Amino acid sequence: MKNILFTVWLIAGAFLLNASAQVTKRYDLYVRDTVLNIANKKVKAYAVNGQFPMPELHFTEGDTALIVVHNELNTETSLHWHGLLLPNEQDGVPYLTTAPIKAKSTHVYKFPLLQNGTYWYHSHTALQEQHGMYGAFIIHKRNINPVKEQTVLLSDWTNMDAMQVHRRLHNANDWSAIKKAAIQKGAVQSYADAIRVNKFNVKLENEWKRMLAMDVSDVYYDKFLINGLNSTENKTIRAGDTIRLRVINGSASTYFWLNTAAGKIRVVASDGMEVEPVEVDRLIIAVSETYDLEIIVPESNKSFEFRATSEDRIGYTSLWLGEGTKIYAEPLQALNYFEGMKMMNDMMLMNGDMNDMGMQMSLQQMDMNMVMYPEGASKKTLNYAMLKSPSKTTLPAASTRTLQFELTGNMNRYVWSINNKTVSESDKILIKKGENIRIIIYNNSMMRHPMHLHGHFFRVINGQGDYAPLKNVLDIMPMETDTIEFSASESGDWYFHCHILYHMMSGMGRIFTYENSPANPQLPDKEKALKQVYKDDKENHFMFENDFASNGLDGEAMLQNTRWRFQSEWRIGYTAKHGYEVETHFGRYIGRMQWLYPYIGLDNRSRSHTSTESEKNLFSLNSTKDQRNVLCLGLQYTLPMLVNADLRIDQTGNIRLQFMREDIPLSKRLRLSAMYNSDFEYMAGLKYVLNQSFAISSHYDSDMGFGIGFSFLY
Ligand SMILES: [Cu+2]
Repeated sequence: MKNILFTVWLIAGAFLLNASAQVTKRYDLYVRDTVLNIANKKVKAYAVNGQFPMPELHFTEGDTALIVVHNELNTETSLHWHGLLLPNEQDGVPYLTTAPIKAKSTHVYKFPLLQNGTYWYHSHTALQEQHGMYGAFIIHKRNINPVKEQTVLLSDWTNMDAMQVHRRLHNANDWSAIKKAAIQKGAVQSYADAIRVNKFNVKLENEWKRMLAMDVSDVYYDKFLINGLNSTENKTIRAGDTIRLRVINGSASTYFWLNTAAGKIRVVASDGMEVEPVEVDRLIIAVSETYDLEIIVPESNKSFEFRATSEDRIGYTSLWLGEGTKIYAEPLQALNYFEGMKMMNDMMLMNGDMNDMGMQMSLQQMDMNMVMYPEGASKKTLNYAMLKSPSKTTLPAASTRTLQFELTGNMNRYVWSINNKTVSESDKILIKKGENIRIIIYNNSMMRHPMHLHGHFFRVINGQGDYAPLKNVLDIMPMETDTIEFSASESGDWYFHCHILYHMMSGMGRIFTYENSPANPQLPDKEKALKQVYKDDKENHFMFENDFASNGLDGEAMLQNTRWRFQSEWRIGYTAKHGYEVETHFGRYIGRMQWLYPYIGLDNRSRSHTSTESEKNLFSLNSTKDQRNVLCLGLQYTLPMLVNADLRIDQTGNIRLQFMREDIPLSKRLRLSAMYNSDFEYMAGLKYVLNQSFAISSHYDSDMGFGIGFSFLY
């Protein structure tokens, strides 16, 4: 009898325990427009439940997440659960896996939580992430971890509208570098900067190899934030306490260096997955990665800084641990840009490929940027080879399909691709459930890329054998080759892309699609939906510039996308003598480096001829430089020193060869342009940049004479 009662009690107990374990936890998220003043300017942003960044969501492993999103915006939105293993239609990539959340509508996400760790969530719609749509997503272990915890959500903040940031990146606008130069001398890497540090030859070779100023990040940010603040604190920490920092890099495009005044940093998890603890002095966290770090606070009555410094070292954000006298973390000094430029020169071949110098570089073990660090290499820095899983991660025995991805890009036109194709230019990659996928990635571009895989963890092949770490983001530095592999265990479509927001939106990604996947109820017309996904990197970018000068109007307008460019330039005088000329080109960029641009064009001009003799051009043909309305076929090619050579023939058989170089950075704000052609026309101009829209300008033109004025740039 006693035994039976005990059994009943045991069963009842197990039932209760089980019931308490199967919790559905609900969050309601209200997405609204807001205006935030983060860096001395009111900027349009997003708030969720009135909060910036979005609320921290906490769950326990085994729970079911029920998240109801109320979109109160006038535009559509989406939420993606970064790093989570979930059913395909819950992944939150609008039009690819999940229905977009239309304006003024509600969307329900529901999925079981099969894992624990530090994750995050963000909008996957357009550029919304840059303006506040990101938040922490923490899944606790069922058995509570006894150490204190603190979420550290890092982000970058710009006062500029993200659409403008993106547009300007595509127009090789260097205002961002000028802004940085206000903080760090040499950020523009002008000829004057080069001469000052005795690196004129380095700058010359850099332009000879057709590179623009080198930079480790594209965008100027006004502030860097932890949990939405430039500086924040946790006063609950006492001497001897271990605190676990759940660090999430929710930036749109900033990598951060992490270091602390409290001493060593114990790395205990990456991208939500535990690793064998490893102690380092510092580490870099790539865009969209997460790291769990343990720090022991050494003394009482002191407050120790945990600092996250942007990779370009323009700014930082701090978390203060403990209460009392402030103990600062070691600051990271300004980069030696010209050392970096010299390194890039050595790496870059004349054809635009990266020279691997006979070395196989991988896993962040050799930091190519080291040459730029004034502090040198004395610190023990984390790299991927140090990460080891505490348990075996070997894939189930299955056939392996190997893919080769070369990360490619054109810095000048801001085109980012894989194997020289953007997402919209390539087919989905068909994979079979049950097979193993191995990807060998080579970064043949000048920037590092944090490549993120949705809905799966991959093993990073890093010399740890069966204990290779599991991650969902792989940072890959220029010239590195890394190998990752994963078991194809899901169904549906999954995105693999660079997590730098502006690289992703320019096309750096691929879509994996499982063979024989069941229909996705959220996307009844998948073909039509896919066109929406492809729209992102097919966008046209507009540019306009006009010089309002004493001798006339001189300007250019341009509409361009990944491969095509429509451009028109004009010179309009105020008198009949000066007349006008308008040249229009429409063509397509060819090749990975996009140095070649064949075009069809129009040339319309009229100005009164001053001489009675008919003039000849360089080819002894009659010069029609003052009167012509012609259709032409031409070829532009970017020569060393970034000189644009333009050879064309018009319908009358007249040939013109022209050389032009624009935007030579003489000093931080002074730019030189020059042009010469076979009609003996020439031009030289100087521009002094005042701000992102205006410059003082002056030029001498063989037809229009001397002029001075101001120029407007959009
Ligand atoms: Cu990238």
